[in-house]
Amino acid sequence: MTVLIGDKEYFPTVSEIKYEGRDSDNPFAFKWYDADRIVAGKTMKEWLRFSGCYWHTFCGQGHDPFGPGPQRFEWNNPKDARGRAAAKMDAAFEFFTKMQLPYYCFHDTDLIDEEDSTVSEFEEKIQFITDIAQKKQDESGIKLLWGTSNLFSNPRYMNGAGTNPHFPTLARAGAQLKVAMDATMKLNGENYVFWGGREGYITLLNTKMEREQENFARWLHMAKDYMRGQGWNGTFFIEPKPMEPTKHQYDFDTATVAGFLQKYDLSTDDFKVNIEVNHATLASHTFQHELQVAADNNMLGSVDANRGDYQNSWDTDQFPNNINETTEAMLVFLEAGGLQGGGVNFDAKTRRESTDMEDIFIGHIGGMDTFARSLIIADDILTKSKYTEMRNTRYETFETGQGKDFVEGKLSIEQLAEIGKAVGEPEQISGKQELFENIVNQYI
Ligand code: XLS
Ligand code: NI
Ligand code: NI
Repeated sequence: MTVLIGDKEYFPTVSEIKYEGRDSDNPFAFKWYDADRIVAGKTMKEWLRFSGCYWHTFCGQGHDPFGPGPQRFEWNNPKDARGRAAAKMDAAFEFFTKMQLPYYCFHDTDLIDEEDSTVSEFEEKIQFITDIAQKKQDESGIKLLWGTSNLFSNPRYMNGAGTNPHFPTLARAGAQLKVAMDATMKLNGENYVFWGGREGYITLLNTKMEREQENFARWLHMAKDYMRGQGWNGTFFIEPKPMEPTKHQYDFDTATVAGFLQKYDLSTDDFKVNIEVNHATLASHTFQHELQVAADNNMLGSVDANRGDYQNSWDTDQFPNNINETTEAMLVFLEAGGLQGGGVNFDAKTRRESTDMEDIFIGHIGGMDTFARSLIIADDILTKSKYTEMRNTRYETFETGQGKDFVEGKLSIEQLAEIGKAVGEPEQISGKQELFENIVNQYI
């Protein structure tokens, strides 16, 4: 990958990050991510399709509810919005290329400051910055994994966007949605994301839930019809999250999204999910559970990689570093044959106190190494251990005889009851959880 440096080098102390292997002490080298190494028949780069995100890495400066962020970015120095946006894009592409990230993602408002723009003014600004992005993509070979619209930060969307109870506000959001979809298509974005943002409610006292959900389904149909009509054949991803900012989000988890799509006649050929690790844990699920539900519903589209914190219960979006958790997830990932259209996007931020410019490199190196290493371990478990055989054995009574008849729908409840009577007290069979867990740790 050619490292792109604009008018100014923003990260002069870091050069291109290369694979050096696990014995390297260089904090600016990959210990595990070796882009061209083949694992389970494909390169790591092809399996993982890593992506950098604009919002946490180049926009957020570490603010929290108690104060503004301490992180200082030189690309924010220019006085006008266009100057800042161009500088930020120079910094972003310098980072992506130095980091060997083949993809990136953005919200429309990450690219350029919205300020008090009308829709037309915002559209012009987006034209300006996407012209630059197009050039940067061509020069570097980096591609847009997905685009999305920020329809949750601006106070006008405080009651939602596609679920807003006030039609003029919903229409205003629709205008912005169209700008973001156009920008995504212009940049050959491979996918388009809907994260629910404020699409949910806080109190039922002021909310007609069914009206809001029907409107949201209409909104998704319109978006899909528009982009398909333009000849775009990427995938739409819905990103489940159970809470934050609203109390009840309409896209709580993957199972909820699956039911919603089915109810409102939205096909999983068009819509899949973008599963974020910390959103899974907020929903009291594991990351691997969400991946499995998605895979079983033909919806395993993409991943927002990060992790939560055991001691608190909000979306901390930390960089992934838990090999055990990621290995269990990569078992599901590999058995499902990988992601459908998406990639592994680092929706993760360095901690508020990590104020050195090089810290964002260190965070991404750790995240990429965690996924790469877990991919290798999961492949070892699947190909070298008794894991698959042990799981299959638990279900083998459904493979032949009456168990098979049951699976094939050949038994009535009367016949099932006859068999059950004849069985007597069935044999007690251990679930062997500890053995499964030990196998995972053995291969780590
Ligand atoms: C917020 C979401 C957001 C989406 C994109 O919690 O993760 O960052 O990924 O809108
Ligand atoms: Ni996300
Ligand atoms: Ni998050």
